[in-house]
Amino acid sequence: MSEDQELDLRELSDEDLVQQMHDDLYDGLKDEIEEGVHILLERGWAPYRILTDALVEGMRIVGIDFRDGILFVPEVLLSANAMKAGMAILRPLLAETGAPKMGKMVIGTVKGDIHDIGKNLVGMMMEGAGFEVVDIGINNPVENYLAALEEHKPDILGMSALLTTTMPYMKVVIDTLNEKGIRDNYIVLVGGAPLNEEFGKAVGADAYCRDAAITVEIAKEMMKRRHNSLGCAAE
Ligand code: B1M
Repeated sequence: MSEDQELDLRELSDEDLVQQMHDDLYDGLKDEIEEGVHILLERGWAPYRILTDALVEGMRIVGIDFRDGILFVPEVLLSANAMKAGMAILRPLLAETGAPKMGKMVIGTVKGDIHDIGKNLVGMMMEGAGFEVVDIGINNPVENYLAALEEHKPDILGMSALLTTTMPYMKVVIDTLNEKGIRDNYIVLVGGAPLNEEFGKAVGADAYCRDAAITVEIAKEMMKRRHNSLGCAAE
């Protein structure tokens, strides 16, 4: 096809459309990503499948070329904007489960770190699973976490970090909770690409969560255990 010929996304097979969406995400084409998401929804794709196969996978490819110096910050910002536009369409659909409220989570990205796509995804998936989510945004010093815990009284504190230089800040937050004697009031979950299980243990979190779906599983499991132990204590 010549370059000046418009590509009609609707004419593509599912597989080609998803491939094209990876390319469009790479090129930061917000309108095309929105259109692609709508088309896949019309074709009966589940919102979660669109999220993982078309958007998250596309962003993974962007990440590789960012690491290798092929893409730079301005380009990756466009990709991030396109990704967020796609996520915005899926968000209400993921939250539409009508599930009973499972508990409440405060989540934020730590100080020095402005990455928020993964955090937003975790928030969306948690909402979809019936949790109430209070998102305190990016670049949060410990004071912001403390204020949000005080104000919203959640069951879960979630922290996100995408940089090796910012992930140690999670320990600052958890140490502060310990110093104030309130650490055990919360289930503390941590996540982000450079973390691992060992790191989660080392900073004193209750669990490291590899991705959004696992965060939901872990959160549900920990809420169940929490309810059981509170039930036993009350007897
Ligand atoms: Co940044 N960046 N970035 N970046 N960026 C990374 C993280 C990097 C790995 C890229 C690379 O080199 N390959 C690299 C970090 C290297 C390192 O620390 N070892 C990097 C760098 C270096 C930087 C800058 C320093 C670049 C510069 O300025 N020279 C700069 C730092 C800015 C700052 O924060 N102070 C920077 C800036 C940016 C942009 C602004 C351009 C943009 C962010 C836009 C935005 O978020 N609004 C950006 C992006 C987009 C990325 C990559 C390409 C993609 C991140 C992403 O959104 N992934 C990233 C490469 C990569 O990670 N492979 C990269 C998709 C998302 C769905 O996955 O965030 O991993 P993820 O979230 C997952 C899980 O990790 C988990 O669940 C999520 C969903 O499944 N999870 C949680 C995440 N948080 C959780 C919290 C939980 C639970 C699970 O709580 C309970």
